[in-house]
Amino acid sequence: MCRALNVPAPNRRFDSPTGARHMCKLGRPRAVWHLWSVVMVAWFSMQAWMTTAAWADEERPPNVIFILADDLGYGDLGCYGQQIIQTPRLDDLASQGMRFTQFYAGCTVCAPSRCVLMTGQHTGHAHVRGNAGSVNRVIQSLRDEDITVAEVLQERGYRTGLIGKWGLGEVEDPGFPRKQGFDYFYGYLSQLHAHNYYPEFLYRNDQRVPLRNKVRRPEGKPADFLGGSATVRVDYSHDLIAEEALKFVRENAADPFFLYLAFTIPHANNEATRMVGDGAEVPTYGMYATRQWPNPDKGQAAMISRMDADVGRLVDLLRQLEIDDHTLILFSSDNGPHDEANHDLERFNPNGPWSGIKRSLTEGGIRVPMIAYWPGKIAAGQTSEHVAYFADVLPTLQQLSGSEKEVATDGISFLPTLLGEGQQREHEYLYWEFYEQGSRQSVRFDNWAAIRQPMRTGSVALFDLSADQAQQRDVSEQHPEVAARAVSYMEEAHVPHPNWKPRGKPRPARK
Ligand SMILES: [Ca+2]
Ligand SMILES: [Ca+2]
Repeated sequence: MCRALNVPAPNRRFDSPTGARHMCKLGRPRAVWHLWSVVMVAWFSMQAWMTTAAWADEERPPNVIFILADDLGYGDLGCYGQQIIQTPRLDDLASQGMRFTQFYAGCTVCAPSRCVLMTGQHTGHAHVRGNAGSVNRVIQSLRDEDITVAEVLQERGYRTGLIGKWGLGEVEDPGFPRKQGFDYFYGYLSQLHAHNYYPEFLYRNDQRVPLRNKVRRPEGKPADFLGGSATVRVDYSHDLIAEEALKFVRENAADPFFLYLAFTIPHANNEATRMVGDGAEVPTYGMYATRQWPNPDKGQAAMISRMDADVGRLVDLLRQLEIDDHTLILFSSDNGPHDEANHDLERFNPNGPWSGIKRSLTEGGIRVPMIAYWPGKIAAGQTSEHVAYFADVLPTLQQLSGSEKEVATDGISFLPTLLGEGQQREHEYLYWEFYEQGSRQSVRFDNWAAIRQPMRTGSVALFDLSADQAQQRDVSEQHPEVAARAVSYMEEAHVPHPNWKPRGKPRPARK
């Protein structure tokens, strides 16, 4: 009996305090107990065998870690041309894996971009199409019927964890992570709460875990306002999130697992920017401490390098556990760089060669880094010009997992590009819409980018990205047929949603 139990490694889900090892220690059990033991041992053996058989050898799907930075620009990493901020570990991942040069976020601000990432539907179809703020919070929640990538992988037998910032539904909402396919959650539910790197609590599943920080609210805000600037700073949320990620990987190393690691770095604490003039919150300035820069500049750079080091720790752990060759890591950002910490954009050039930042639909607002790393599967040192975006992540991971679930998606799997196997399908066009600042919508196809503002009623500006990276020259008059094609794509992609209407005063996006 004991030998039989030792053959297959028992799965975590079938571990039990009444398991085999205890039974082997029984001296002269009574007959009934003995019979019970035989039955139980047989049951555990069968379950363990079935589990092992289900994930036999090469059929066991690989682990996935999707690391999402918050407001990290295309040009913020060394491997994408950053000259000042040091990101050696991410640069290593890129050089040992694949770096995409034409990869786009789901939108130009947090919540809609993350909704696209989770559901595989672009913003013309998605349920969450903007940051709702605190006034009408529920429209920023996913619905039960929205199928998330976590649900797809959970159904396939993955252990699923979300660690970091969510923003698509709070405890009582249908979008709460544990109702959307995540077995485990640790971090921030509210995006406003996530502004503050020294909050008074974080969530573990549906429970608030108190922290040792004390937070001062902005003037005039109600007692339940979740943002602010800490006056006592002990627990730095990013460090807690990074530790939780390591713990999740250690605890689930034997399972197929999906970890969505949504760092808040390098987002600004907008309330701290307004209250104390510095929204780049970080415990130490590290290698930038002696630079002759204002503190927000040191903080902005130090945040990014701190995150880089934590990505490195995660990779080191995978290697130590010897699961690195069975784990796909994807690293990206949810939108272009912000200008909200009082730091100097000119110093860092965070959007690289592109124009625009967060809230723009020019390239700088939506084109983001994407690094894919999987030793032995993704050949080292590759640069891919495949045009892809967040809507493609769900179908990619679904294909990787072997799931055959039917999911309505606007995405196309980029697994063939990652593995260098099979035929890579291409998008006819990519689509975005954005409701703030009077609204705008955009499409990317071939080498063209077109932007219409306000959405639906404005005139279209057309840019040739092959000749004009910075999108300074509107060539819609020279290419009316191309501009008309852009409009037809916008009309096709946009399906009106009762929750989302243009708001704010029209204004040009930042260059
Ligand atoms: Ca963001
Ligand atoms: Ca769902």
